[in-house]
Amino acid sequence: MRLPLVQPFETSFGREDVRDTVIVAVRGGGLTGWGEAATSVGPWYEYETIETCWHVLRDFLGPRVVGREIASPADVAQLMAPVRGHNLAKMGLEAAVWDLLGQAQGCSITQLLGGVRERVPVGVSIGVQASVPALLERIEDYWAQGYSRIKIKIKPGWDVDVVRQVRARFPGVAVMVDANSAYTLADAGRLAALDDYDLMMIEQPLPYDDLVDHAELQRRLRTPICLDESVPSLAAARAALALGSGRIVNIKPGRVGGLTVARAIHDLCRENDWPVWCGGMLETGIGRAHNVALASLPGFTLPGDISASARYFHQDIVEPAFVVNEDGTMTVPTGPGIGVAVVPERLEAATQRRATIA
Ligand code: OSB
Ligand code: MG
Repeated sequence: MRLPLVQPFETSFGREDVRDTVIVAVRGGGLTGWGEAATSVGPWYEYETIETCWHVLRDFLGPRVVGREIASPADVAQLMAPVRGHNLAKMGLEAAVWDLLGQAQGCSITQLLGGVRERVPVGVSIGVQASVPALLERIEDYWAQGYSRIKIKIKPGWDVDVVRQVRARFPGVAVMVDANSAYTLADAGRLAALDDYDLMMIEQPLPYDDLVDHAELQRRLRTPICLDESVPSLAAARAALALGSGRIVNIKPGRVGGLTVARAIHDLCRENDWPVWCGGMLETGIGRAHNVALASLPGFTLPGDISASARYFHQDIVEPAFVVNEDGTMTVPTGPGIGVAVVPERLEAATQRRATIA
C-alpha cells in the first residue's frame, strides 16, 4: 500500500515523499490478525525493499505458515527460521500472528509480551531540512506538541554546526542525533566535537556491519553511541555488548525479524545494564501498535521513535489514531491484539497490489 507523507523524510541515504509498505493479514478461526513489513522502496537503510518483502512473504514465509496450527508467537518464529535474513518481511508476518493470537485469547500484545507500562515515553525523529532555520522551526513545533526528546538526522556537512545552533536555541531540550552510517572512523575528530553539546546519544555513526570500529569510536567519545543498523539479531547484540560497541540499543522489531527476537534483545540488554528504546520505520498505525506494545517492556527506559499518526500521515489507516499525551508519552492500547481497528475503506484506498496465499 502507499500513503503520502505529511512531510518528506530525508536521511543521509535519501528522501522519501510517500510511504510504501506491505501489510499482512493472517486469517484463522474466524479472526484476522494484522502486521506490517515496514520496508522502503530501495535498499538504503538495509538490503530489503518493497519488492523483496513481497517476494519473500508470498513465495517463502507465507507458504511455511499457512495451514499450520500455531499455539504461540514463538511457533511462527520457528517456522520462519529456515529463511535467512529478510527481517522486515518476517516481522510483517510474525506481527500479524501476534495480533491474531491476542484476539483469540482476548489479550493485548503488551500483555502477551509481558509489558509493564501503560504509557511509554516518545520522541520524534526529524529528517535533514533545507536550512537550519527550517529545522529550528520544526523542533519548536514538535517540542510544543509535547515530545520527550528530539532526534535530528545528521550527515557530513549537516552536523556539528547544526547541533551547535540547535543547542543555542533549545538549551534544555533532550536532543540526540542519528547518522545512519554516514561516517567512518576517520571522522572520529568531527564526531568528538559533538561531545560539547550534551547529546543523549549518537545513533549509528559508522557502517552497519562494523562493530569493531564502533567500539573504537566509543572509547574516543564521551557521548554514548546507540546502535541501530548494526544490531540485526540477538547474536549481533551479544557481539556489541562483548566489544563495547556502544552503550545503548535502538530495538526495531522489523530490523531484528519480529517481536520474539526484539524481546530477547531487550532481555539481554537489560541483564547487561544497557538501556534500550524502540525505533521506528515510519509505520502506519498497524506497525505502530506493535511498536508501542514492545516499548511497554521494562528495559525500554528511553523515549522511542514512536510519534503521533499525524506526524506522518494525513489520515492513518487505523482508529483511533495514535496521539502524544501532554506528558510526552503515548498510551499503550489494551484491547485484544493490536488494540486498534483497521479501517477497511482507508486500507482499500491505499492498496496498490494484493496477493492471497490459501
Ligand atoms: O534510522 O531510525 C532510523 C526511518 C526509516 C528508516 C530508518 C530510520 C527512520 C527514522 C524514523 O529515524 C523513525 C520514525 O519516526 O518512525
Ligand atoms: Mg536510526
